[in-house]
Amino acid sequence: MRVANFYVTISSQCPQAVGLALAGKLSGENYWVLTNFGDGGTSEGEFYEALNLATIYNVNVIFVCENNGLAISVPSRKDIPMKKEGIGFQSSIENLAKKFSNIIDSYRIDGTNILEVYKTIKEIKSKGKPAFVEAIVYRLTPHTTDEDHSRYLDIEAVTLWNELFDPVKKFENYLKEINVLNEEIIDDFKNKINQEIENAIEKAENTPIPKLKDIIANHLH
Ligand SMILES: Cc1ncc(C[n+]2csc(CCOP(=O)(O)OP(=O)(O)O)c2C)c(N)n1
Ligand SMILES: [Mg+2]
Repeated sequence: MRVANFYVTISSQCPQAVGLALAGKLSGENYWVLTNFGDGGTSEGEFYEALNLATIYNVNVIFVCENNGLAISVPSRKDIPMKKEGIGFQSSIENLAKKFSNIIDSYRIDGTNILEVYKTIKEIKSKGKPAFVEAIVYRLTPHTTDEDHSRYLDIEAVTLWNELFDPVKKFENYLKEINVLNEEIIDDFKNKINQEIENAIEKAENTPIPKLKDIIANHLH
């Protein structure tokens, strides 16, 4: 697996994902490219351009929209309990999969169910055509760490979402139910991961600060 850069300019990665997939097609490698963004990203021009190009070139690209019903404080779903009415709405069509299904194969799935996500991606790959996936999720935290979402969102709902719709917790519970995981194995994992993080921090702290000319020289390569 190769992971590309993360961008703050929302959806600007979408045309690039199509470009990468086209490169894979032309080189004969035919790898799959998956790009993800929020519901807010589907209002951006670059997202539309990417859908258009992906289907014209028919390349191996999957657009995954994590639809948590909010672009910061602007809702895209009617099930999001907003404090104030009339704050606006992101789209005239709430069902995004339906909205884009005339352009591209589109799926609306439960994004909090890891197995459903896995099966959907597998199905798309087996069809060999570009696709759009609307994964319905819930925003478990504010948009950013310095934002106070209690100004516009019913905070009781956020507490409930965290209890019911955290995909990691849901998957952990499922794995416990089918006896794949237990507390002992989980503690063991956590200890190993913590140790790995501690080692990485120690290594970083003991690494000498590079000279300015080395930083610039390496950046150019
Ligand atoms: C091209 C561009 N336009 C506007 C913004 C400002 N902006 C930052 S986040 C955001 C909303 C993104 O929506 P979503 O990913 O659904 O956000 P979340 O679910 O985290 O609230 C906007 C409009 C931006 N980063 N890039
Ligand atoms: Mg969102």
